[in-house]
Amino acid sequence: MTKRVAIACLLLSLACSRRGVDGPATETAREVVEEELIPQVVEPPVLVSIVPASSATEIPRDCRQPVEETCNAIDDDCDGVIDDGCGYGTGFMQVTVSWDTGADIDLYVTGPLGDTLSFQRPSTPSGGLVDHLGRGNCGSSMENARIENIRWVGERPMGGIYEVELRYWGECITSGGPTNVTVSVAVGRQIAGQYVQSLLPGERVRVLRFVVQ
Ligand SMILES: [Ca+2]
Ligand SMILES: [Ca+2]
Repeated sequence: MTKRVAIACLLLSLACSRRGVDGPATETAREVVEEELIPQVVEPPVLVSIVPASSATEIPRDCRQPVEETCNAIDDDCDGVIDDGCGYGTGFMQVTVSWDTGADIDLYVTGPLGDTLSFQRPSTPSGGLVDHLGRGNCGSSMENARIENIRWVGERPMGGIYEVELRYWGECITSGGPTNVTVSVAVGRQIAGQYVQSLLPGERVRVLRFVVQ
């Protein structure tokens, strides 16, 4: 028995117990792998609830007259995608923040397993991905320096509680002071909520919590 066939048999002991190891077992292994690669139609996640901190203020959403999308963490054109065309993406879920000074603001999102996405950990095995980091005036010149964006792609996000935190990392020498941060959440291509939270230098605030299933 070759090593490869032995491994296939280990994985498919039921099939191997009935078949010889010269061909059918490896055939079966190949069939299983190919089946796993077939894309599945996945139901989008659904928002159960969203609760902002008492310090956050809801931004009214008015889609009677959608306007052109700009890169501001608001779904201006009301298609359920936050800042489409700005160079960062959506997916099963999207959390986007923008802010109004040259400060460096950091976004943290903690999922149901307690794993936190941020600049320190830009991806998780469950499909979470930090796909845009802004450093305000602390970084070298970059596009959308006052935006951070996290999205879930590849596989459906796990159901459960998600917590969104903001941290005022630094004033970046020449700018900063009190900073207003806009936070938007989209779940299954629908806007779950949009809020503004004011932050002082050094503050870290849990700005909202949402539940999906
Ligand atoms: Ca949009
Ligand atoms: Ca926008």
